[in-house]
Amino acid sequence: MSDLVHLVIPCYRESARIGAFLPELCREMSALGGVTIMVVEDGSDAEEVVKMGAVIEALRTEYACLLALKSLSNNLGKGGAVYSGWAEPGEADWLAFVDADGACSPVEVARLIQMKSAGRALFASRVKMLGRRVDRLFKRHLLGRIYATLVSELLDVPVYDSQCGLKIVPRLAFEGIASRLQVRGFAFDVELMVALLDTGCEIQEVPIDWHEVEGGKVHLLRDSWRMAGDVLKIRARRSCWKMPL
Ligand SMILES: Nc1nc2c(ncn2[C@@H]2O[C@H](COP(=O)(O)OP(=O)(O)OP(=O)(O)O)[C@@H](O)[C@H]2O)c(=O)[nH]1
Ligand SMILES: [Mg+2]
Repeated sequence: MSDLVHLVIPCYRESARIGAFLPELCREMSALGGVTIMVVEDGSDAEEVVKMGAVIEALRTEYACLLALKSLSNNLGKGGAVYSGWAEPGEADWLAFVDADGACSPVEVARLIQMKSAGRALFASRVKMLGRRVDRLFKRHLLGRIYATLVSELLDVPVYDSQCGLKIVPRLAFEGIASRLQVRGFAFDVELMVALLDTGCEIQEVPIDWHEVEGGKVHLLRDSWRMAGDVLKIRARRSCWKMPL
């Protein structure tokens, strides 16, 4: 088993925000070694694709860990972009994603990657606790807690934060469930979580440092509503899954 990690950054109109994050992430990942980074962008306009391509090509002259931009013409949603990147893992045995806004710092990305151990997925988690720093707008924190409680109760999973934008999954475990995954929007990680658990893959939540970055794409009312609907669909479908353990 290789220890290589394929890290995808899903992007929708992120050329401005990623400029502050990607160079430092490339630095950190190339110092760590064994990581490829792929930016997957879907359905942004032509001007945005050119801007993003320029940011990436400039960095690629310096960092071999950064792969060419994967640009898709149709908007697939955050989950669709992550899965599209994970479909090209190269030799990696680990699949990961991180949000483009830098809310999880490159140092935290490296810390999570270093914690991986055979057969276990790691989900970063925004836990306000002593010893960690989570700076989040109150209304986002509150809605996030309501959503997380809903996910936990409706799906009967003792998860604290299913939505944090940093996760790492064993490739084999993902490939065993990939064909059953249907959610491509912001709730894709909820479906990913229950599918992994239902096939016997262990998941550990890891409290991380996290800070709110302006320009978020999640629309609090519209997307929360859709995401709640997705949880109900996942619950209904899950009861039909016939998965070998
Ligand atoms: N490729 C792709 N990426 C998307 C899409 N929607 C959101 N993303 C990415 O998903 C990631 C998370 O979005 P954010 O804007 O950070 O979400 P947020 O509103 O800040 O929410 P939190 O970070 O959870 O507080 C970012 O990297 C976005 O660019 C999409 O339709 N396609
Ligand atoms: Mg964010």
